[in-house]
Order: sequence, then C-alpha cells, then structure tokens
Amino acid sequence: MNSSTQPDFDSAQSLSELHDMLDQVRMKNGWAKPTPSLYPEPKKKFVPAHWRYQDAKAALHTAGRLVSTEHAERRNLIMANPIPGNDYASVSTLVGAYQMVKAGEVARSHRHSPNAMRVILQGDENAYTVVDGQAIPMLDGDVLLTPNGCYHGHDNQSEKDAYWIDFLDVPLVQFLGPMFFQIHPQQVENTTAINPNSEMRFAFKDFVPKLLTQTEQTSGVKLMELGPPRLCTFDRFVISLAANQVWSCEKTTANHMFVVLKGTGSTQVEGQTFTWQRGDMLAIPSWYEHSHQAREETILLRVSDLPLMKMLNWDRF
Ligand code: GTQ
Ligand code: FE2
Repeated sequence: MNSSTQPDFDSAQSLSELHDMLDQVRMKNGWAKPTPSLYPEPKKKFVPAHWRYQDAKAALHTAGRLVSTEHAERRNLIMANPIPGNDYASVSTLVGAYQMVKAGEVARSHRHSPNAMRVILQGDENAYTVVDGQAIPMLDGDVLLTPNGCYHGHDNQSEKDAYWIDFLDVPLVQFLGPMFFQIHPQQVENTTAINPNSEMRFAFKDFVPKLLTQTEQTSGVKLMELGPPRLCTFDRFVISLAANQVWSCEKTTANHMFVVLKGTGSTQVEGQTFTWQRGDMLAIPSWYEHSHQAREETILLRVSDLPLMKMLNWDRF
C-alpha cells in the first residue's frame, strides 16, 4: 500500500494515536520497543551441546543402506543446536556435520560460497577428498580444507566406509546473503593427481608430534594453530591435554566447536557435564565459560569464528 496522504500527526492526542499514525507511513517508534535492540552483553541464544560419534556412526551406517549419493548431494547428519525453531546451525556462524561415503562410492563434486573443512574419523590412504582435481588422501585425524569456490567431491576407493566431520560457515552465509552453489559440469570431477602433500591437508601424523614437542603453553595448555592457509571466517587449533589436566576457558564472543581427536574426558559448562570420547563433537556458543578435563592423554581440535570477531573488532573476553 502506498498512501499519498500524510497522517495528521499534529492532531495526535496521545502516544498510542501517534503510534497508529506511524503504521500508515510504515515506521516504528524507537522509544517503546517490545524488546530492546541494544543490551549490555551478548544474549545466549544457542546452548552448549554434545554429540556422540558412536550415535552418528550407527545412524550413518543405516543411512548407507537407505540413502544413495546419487540422490542425496551428501550423506550427512547435521548437528543442529537444540534450541526451538533451529534445524541447522550448531552455533550462530557454523554448522558441524558427520558424513559417510561407503567403500567404492563417490560423492560428486560441487562448489559453493561457504568455506568448509573436514576432520577424518575413519579414513584410508585410498579414500580421497578431491579438491580442484587433486585427490587428497583422508587418514584418521587429518584435517582438510575446502575454501569457498574450490570444487570438491569425495571418492572412497578403499575397502571400508569412510566417516568424517564437516564444518562449514553456512549459517553465516545464510545470514549475510551471498550464497552460491554449483554442481561440477562433469558431476564427478576428473582427478589429475593424488597429492598427500596438498596445502589443504594437515596430516595427523605430522601435526601431533609438532604439538607434543612444543614447550610453550598458552592458557595452561599446548595449543597450536593449523595453518596457513587460513580461512577468513573460522580457524582451527589443536590442543594437547595431559591425563587429568584441566583447561579452563573464559567466556568470549567467539563461538567454538570442539572435536575429540584422541582420548577421553569431560567438559563442564554452566553446571552441565559432557563426557566425551574420540570423534565426539561439542558446541560451546559465545559467552559460555567452560572447562575441559582430560581423563587420559587427550588431543582436541577447536574450530572457532575468532578470526571473524577479530576482523570486526568484536573479540572480547
Ligand atoms: O562434503 O561438500 O556436511 O557441501 C554440508 C555441505 C558437506 C560437502 C556437508 C557440503 C558438504
Ligand atoms: Fe560441499
């Protein structure tokens, strides 16, 4: 509706009359809003959550019987944060998913504007993620990048089903708007080379010794960034915890996801305790103080949107 007549604002005898007139010009008052637009500190919209690899693995095994990679773009399970109305984001900017590609199976190549990375839980030297034509082997504990715009597909030429975790900044892209997605013209992209030394791969066998021989401690633990290359929206750090070691983390504006690469232990957050083992995933949204306790020698991977917060000058703790 586009009314050409202006309400007679001068005739308003009360605020509610003024508010009614504002409706006619499609404006809202800023002085009596039902909910404030600014508030003293971050609202905790998302909640801390824990997902078990053993549940995901069993569900994906069954999905392997019922869902084909010809019909589904990806055979994946979304770790949606368990808050009302949410069916996708794990924390506000990131989504975590478990994915499985069966022995001998291919998941066709595509590219998209969201950035992605994988954490391999059950891999093999003959199971690959193909990034821009290069087949990158996926071995247990490896971390693989597929930056936005790179064509990528999955090709499992091994004898066993491959399981891994995906992280993507899809919720951020959905919020900001610049979503693009395209299937590769060949569907299954030709592989030009097998490259175990791709800069897109952080091999578990290489980064673990580096992490463990490190002498420096950051916030009481051995903590090491996996990079470069870096993505603009999220980072990845590996953390080593000795048996019984506790790592206490202040609340920060950054959103965190954790993967247990090795070991067992528990995480305390706001009176809740999550008891985890290898392959499990945790969501620790912004503004939650939390602490991890290893039961045995443990390696955690932390994925967070800290680079984004820093870029925008919103990193606080
Ligand atoms: O493997 O390319 O979990 O594009 C979600 C979107 C995985 C992938 C996901 C994706 C992929
Ligand atoms: Fe993808």
